[in-house]
Amino acid sequence: MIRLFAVVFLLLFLATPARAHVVGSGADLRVTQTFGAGEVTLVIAGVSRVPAPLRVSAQAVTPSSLRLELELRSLTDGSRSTGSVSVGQQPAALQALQSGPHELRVRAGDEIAVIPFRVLVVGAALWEMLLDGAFVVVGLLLVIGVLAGRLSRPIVGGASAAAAVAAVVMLLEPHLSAAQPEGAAPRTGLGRPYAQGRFSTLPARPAAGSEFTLALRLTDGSTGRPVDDLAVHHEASAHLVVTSQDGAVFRHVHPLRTAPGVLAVRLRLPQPGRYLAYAEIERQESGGQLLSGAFEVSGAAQPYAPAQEPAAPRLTPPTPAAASPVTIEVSPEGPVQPWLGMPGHLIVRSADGVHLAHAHGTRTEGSALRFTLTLPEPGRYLAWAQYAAGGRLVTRPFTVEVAR
Ligand SMILES: [Cu+2]
Repeated sequence: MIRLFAVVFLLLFLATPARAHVVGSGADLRVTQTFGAGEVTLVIAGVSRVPAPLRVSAQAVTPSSLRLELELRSLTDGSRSTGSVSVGQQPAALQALQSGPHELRVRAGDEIAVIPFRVLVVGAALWEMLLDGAFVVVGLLLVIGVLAGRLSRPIVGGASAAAAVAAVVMLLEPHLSAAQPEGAAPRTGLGRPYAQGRFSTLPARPAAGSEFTLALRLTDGSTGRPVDDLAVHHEASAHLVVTSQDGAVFRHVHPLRTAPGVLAVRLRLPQPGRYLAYAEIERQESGGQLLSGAFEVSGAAQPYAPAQEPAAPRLTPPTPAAASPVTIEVSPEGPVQPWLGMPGHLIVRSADGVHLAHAHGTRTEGSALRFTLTLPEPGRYLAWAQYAAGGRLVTRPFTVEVAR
């Protein structure tokens, strides 16, 4: 038995994998982008090997005829592949020739988003191959035994030894690490500094009712260099909430990465005055971060229909207290579809704009959406529940009074 352990450990630590086979087909990457013409979730299907076709499809909550021109570029060797895709139609088949860093350029009309991502090819760890091998040996020896009409001692011994190897590997499995995928970014394990964010508009003073660009420039809090390592979280590399100071106007959008460290989105806001912007981002190997800023819209108010009818939420307790959890239930008028990977979203802003919270909902048995959150200070909060239902994105505003 001791000799067997020695053999297993030698195999585990000394031998190198002879073949890199596949233990999964890789995970899809879902990135939501808000173009002027509408919001689209790009789904980049995982590949299990390279070269291979890289399928990219486009999905949207609301019906859309948006057509996207795609260009895939490997940052390793510069190889390119192009295609196009329409929302809800057949995926485009681009060619992934390499693992490692890539950029997907997505053009909709005159807007271009450049999505950085990595093609990962997952090889098997040595111990996984050892486990597979041991099972194959057990199976083969048993088949040979059955065919030979009897189980001779060498066959039983060999099968037992292979079974023992499999058992040992399975026992050790929780302590063994999976193989590092080919093409993965090196990890430092150190985390990264906060990004500094600066909001700006183009033109500098947008007019109510006219389209303008809201940009967010991200720089590394340590080096001052552009931050270009945003992790996709909740199906977007940044979640941007824009509200008028009075809360009457609300937007939740997913800006395009137009250049390293630059996120931009086109907006058209109906009412002049001061607007507050909040961006949720997450750098790779780091935690989430909320960046905020403000800008002014000039001109005369445009007629507009407030997005949706207000919600009549059910609060538990009915009068929430500061710094203690409150459960909020909102009842959609029909079945909800996932949006950004969740059945529902709740965004809550303090009346003064100092505090912003974003909670995700779960579905209750009575098909309501339930959110749990804790608001830090007493006072009035503006809330917007969001979900996708019946082929549209529904936003339902309401207010929450928090007692002392
Ligand atoms: Cu979002």
